[in-house]
Amino acid sequence: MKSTKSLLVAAVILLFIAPVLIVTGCQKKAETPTEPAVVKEEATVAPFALAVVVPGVTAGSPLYEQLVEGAQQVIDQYPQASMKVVELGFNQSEWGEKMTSVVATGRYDAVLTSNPSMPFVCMELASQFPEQKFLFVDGFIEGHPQMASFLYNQVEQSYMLGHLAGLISTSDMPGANADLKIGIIVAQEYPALNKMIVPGFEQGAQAVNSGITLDYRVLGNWYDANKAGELAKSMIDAGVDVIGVICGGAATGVFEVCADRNKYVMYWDDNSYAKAPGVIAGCGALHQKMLVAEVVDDAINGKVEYGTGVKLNARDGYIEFVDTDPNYLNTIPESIQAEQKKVVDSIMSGTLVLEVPEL
Ligand code: RBF
Repeated sequence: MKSTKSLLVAAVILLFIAPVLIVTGCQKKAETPTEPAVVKEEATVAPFALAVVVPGVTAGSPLYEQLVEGAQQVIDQYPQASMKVVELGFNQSEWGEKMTSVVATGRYDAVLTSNPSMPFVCMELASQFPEQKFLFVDGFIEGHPQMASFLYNQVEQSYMLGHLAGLISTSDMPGANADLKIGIIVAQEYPALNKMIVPGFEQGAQAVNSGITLDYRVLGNWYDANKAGELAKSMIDAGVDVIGVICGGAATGVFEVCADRNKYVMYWDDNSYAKAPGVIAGCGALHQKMLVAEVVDDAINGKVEYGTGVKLNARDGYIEFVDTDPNYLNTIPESIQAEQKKVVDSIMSGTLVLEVPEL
């Protein structure tokens, strides 16, 4: 008798109420009803509106491209879900204000964004809008009831890239010189960079040869390819033969200079060998698209545990050294591939443990 009634209620909701909710695009969450059978059915059709906030510009920054793609992939699977992408641009002093105007609309069930500074950009805003939920990938915050965060172990990712840089720099590959110098061009400084990325890169290289030194340059923005190219030239003049790039779209300037001067680039965040074949010699990918898809799916289904900060390691499948791409296989001699694989495997298997420091 009870199940017949539940079925009837469910049928009524599916036939009449659900289409109305979808058509009106109502974005407020369903209120807790008194009838248990109704709770279940309403939860499965609750509308869900997501704001995907890109702190910068999407094009040219793989983590941001993956952020948008991963979210869109899941939103497309749920007819009652929608998303809006908001780019905050390169002027970081405007980010807080622009973020406020997104949240103040009251339209979004969750705001999803990506980079280590964003939990702090949103902190004050969260107390002004206590109903607003925030999802951070590539960032870390723990214990805030409106926030959930997911941080990659970038010591592992950077160690893998540093190790390959060390192998190339000490090799007789074309363009490699006898100086024990590698370099990195970073757009700006931030704790994840200073505590995970740069030390991981340096340690990976020094595991090959403890005499290797790192030429470290700060560009000052995430877009100036000409200036990044100028920095690359001066590093190469000083004896650097492999350059890591953490400078978003500005990295194209480094690719061009390294192509002209027969030097090599180490690339973070995704498989980008095709952007400069033979020049980009190593890519350490973060599977941000996969992570974002999982997080958005959980958010739609009410499964996100707010208040938690999750740290993701290579063993969890979110970090990969891309060694199957034909451009990698064609650029790197087999003996170096084999040396590199040993280190990558030891990280993937957990034999070599590289901890995430306190940020
Ligand atoms: N990475 C990019 O690729 N493009 C960007 O525009 C960009 N902007 C950032 C702004 C800030 C304030 C911070 C802290 C990081 C930014 N990142 C950007 C870096 C990104 O979060 C990540 O650390 C690197 O891409 C290396 O994985």
